[in-house]
Amino acid sequence: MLGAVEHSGAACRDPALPALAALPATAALPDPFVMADGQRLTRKADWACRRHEVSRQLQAYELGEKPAPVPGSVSGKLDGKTLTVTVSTGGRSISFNANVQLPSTGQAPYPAVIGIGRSFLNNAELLARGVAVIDFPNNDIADQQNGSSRNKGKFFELHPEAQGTGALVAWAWGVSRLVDALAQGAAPAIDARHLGVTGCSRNGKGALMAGALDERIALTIPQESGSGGSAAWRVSDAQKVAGQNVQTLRQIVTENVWFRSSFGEFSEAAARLPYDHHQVLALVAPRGLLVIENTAMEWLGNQSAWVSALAAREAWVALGVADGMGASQFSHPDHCRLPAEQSPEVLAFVDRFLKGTPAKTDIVRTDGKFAVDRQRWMPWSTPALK
Ligand code: MCU
Repeated sequence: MLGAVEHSGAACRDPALPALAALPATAALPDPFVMADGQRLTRKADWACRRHEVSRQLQAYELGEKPAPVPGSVSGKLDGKTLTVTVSTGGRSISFNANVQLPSTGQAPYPAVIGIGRSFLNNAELLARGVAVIDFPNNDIADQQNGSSRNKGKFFELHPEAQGTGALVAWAWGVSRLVDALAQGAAPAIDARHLGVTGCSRNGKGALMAGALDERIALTIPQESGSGGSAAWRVSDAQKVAGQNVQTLRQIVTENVWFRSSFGEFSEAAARLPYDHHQVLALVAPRGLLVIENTAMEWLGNQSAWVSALAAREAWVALGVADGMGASQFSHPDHCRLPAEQSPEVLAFVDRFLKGTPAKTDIVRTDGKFAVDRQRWMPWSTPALK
C-alpha cells in the first residue's frame, strides 16, 4: 500500500481549476467519490487519479505549489546525530540539519517518526519500541512568526520564483527531500520504507500536508492540528455562526503565512472550495492516518475536526481498509501534551504501520458531545470500490 514514489498521479489528467467567481458554492462537505468531471469512482484503482485531482486543487487554491522533485538534486550526510540534507537546483543550493535519535533496542534499520519541528508523541516509548525519532527544522525551511514571515526561509532561497507559497507546503517539500536523503541511504540505520510524520498544532497542519503529499510516508499523525489541519473549513464556519470562538479561514489567513498569499480570496467563500479538509485527510488513504485532537480546544475547531475525520474515514471504508484511519479526541488542558489515554492509540498505529506487527487500529472515539448531522455534512454515499 505504500507508494514507491512521492506522487503517483503523473499519468492522471489535471482537473480544471476555475477562478473563485466561477466555482459553485457547496454548503455540504464535497463528495470525495466523484471526479471533478462528474464521473463516479467505481474501482479502487480510480482513487489514484481522484487523489491527484484533490492534491492539485489543494495546492492551486490553498497551499501553493509543491515543487516537483529534481532527479539527482538531493544529497545527505550523517555526522553523529546530525543528518545534513543538501538540495541543489537552478544553480542554487540550500542545506538543512535534521537531528536523528536512534532507539536503544531493536535492530537496524529502524523505522522512524519525523517530527515537524519535533515530535510531541510519546517519544520515550517509541524509542523503547525500536523506533527512531527525527526532528525536521521546519522554521528554517519557511518562517512562521506572523504575517511578516512571508517568503522567508531556505525554501524561498532555493525557489525565489515561488513567492507567495504557503509555509505548510514548503515544509512538506522539505520533508520529501529528507525522505529522498533517507531513501538514498544517507542514514543507513533508518528504514526509509517505514517512516511516519507527526507534529502538533501549527506543525500538525504541516505534518498532515507532508503525509498527504508524499506517498512514501507510511503513517501520518497530526496532533491538535485544528482549523487548517484536520478540521473542515465549512464546519469551522458553522461553529463560528453558532457563536463559538473558533478559528476560521477568514481569521487564519490574517494570523500567519501557513497558506498561499492568495488564499485570503476565500475568506468569505469557503463553500466555493471544490474540496474541504476531509479530503485533505483522505489524500493519505490508503496509507495509515491517526488524527489526534483535543476536545477542550474550541479555537481549534473541535467539532469541525470530528465531522471532518468521520467524513474522511469514508475513503478508507471505500477502499476496504477502514481501520487504516483512526480518529481520537480527548479533552485536556495542556495543548500539545499527549495524554496517557491516547498513548496506546499512537503505539497501535506505530506497531502496525511502522513496525509491521499486528495491532488493533479501529479507533474512532471522541469525548465531545457533538451531534453530527450527517445529512447536512455528508449527503453522499460511500461506494464499495471494486
Ligand atoms: C493549532 O495551531 C495554531 C492555531 O491555528 C493558531 O491560531 C494559534 O495561534 O496557534 C496554534 C499553535 O500552533 O499553537 C502552538
